[in-house]
Amino acid sequence: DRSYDVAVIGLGAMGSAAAYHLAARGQRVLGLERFGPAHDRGSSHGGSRIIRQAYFEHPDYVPLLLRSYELWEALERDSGSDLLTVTGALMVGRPDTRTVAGSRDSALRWGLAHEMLEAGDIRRRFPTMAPQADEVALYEERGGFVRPEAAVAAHIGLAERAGADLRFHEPVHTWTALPGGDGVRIATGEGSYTAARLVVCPGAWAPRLLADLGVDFTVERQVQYWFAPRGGTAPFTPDRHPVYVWEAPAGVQVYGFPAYEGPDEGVKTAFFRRGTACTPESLDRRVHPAEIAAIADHLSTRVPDLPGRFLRGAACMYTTTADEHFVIGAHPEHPQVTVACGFSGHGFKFTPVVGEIAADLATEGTTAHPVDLFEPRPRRAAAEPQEVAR
Ligand code: PYC
Repeated sequence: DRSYDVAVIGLGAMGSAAAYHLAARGQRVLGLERFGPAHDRGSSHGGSRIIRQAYFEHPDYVPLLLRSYELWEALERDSGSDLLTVTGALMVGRPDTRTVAGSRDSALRWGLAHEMLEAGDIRRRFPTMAPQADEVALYEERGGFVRPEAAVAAHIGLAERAGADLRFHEPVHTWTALPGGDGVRIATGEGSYTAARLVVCPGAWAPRLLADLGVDFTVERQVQYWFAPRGGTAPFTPDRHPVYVWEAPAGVQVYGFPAYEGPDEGVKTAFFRRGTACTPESLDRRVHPAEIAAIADHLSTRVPDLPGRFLRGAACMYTTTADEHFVIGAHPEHPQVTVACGFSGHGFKFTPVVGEIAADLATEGTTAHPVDLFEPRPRRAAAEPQEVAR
């Protein structure tokens, strides 16, 4: 067996960040990934993910977001990659929606700079957006987007530069915690390895690799869509059109980005949560005319110029927990094993701080970051399931 201080299973967003933070602390790191570097078979492709601070999901995420911004900027500097673009973010809906009220609650609790906009203000400042008269928005200047493939590549490059042994196209067959909290053994098709500690970042493979946590994960197929706006992309450039999450009366959220890739690449949008259950093997990667029609119809009254011509789509996966909060912590039965999974469709923006937390837990057994919300344990649903509304 080859032996290491820490093994990391899964080198997608969270695993590559963990491998980097561990290697940067001088740990001898093994990383194992079933696909190639920065691949498009999981949850970290499609060119962009929203980042924002006034977090409607729960105010406890805010300190982690503030640290994430610092770490994104450090990662840009250290890797020389363009990863974070600040465009402003609009959280739109009726005042009592989770998207608006939750964002406001987090902004007030943490003293985050923000503005509350009435429907007329939104239309005047952002003419691409057409809210109903009873809709409002929280606007935060610091919102924007991060680039997932480039971010994963940056973490992988820096981890390797710091000495990590990262092995791609090498799926893990089994991992076994050795008795008495004393290390782990990992078997792959290429051989076996031992490590004193293990970090498991399995993404959509969590239901299989971490079944013993008792967390009721749902893996959902999600589609990202790119449209060429009617009338061209000029009104959708990042200085004119912010990132947004827009909640319809029955709770359905749609989100979108400015035209950040130039006039020919179109403008990206998607439903936040309207997925169908799948497994990594059964994921249907085709995008179907009926689903393109459904999002175009939903947007036609909200961002009316956007669904001009459909350009392309990409299917990916969310791994969702019942309460939509992440799962990060020590495995309840194996203290030498740290798990980071169940990012429930809103995790990517936290990638670098999750890497930092995983490195803390694996090396110190504790972290100064607030992680109580993420304890690995069975979850109960926090909210009613959303209905589909157009
Ligand atoms: O976290 O803002 C977000 C987001 C929107 C859609 C998916 N994630």
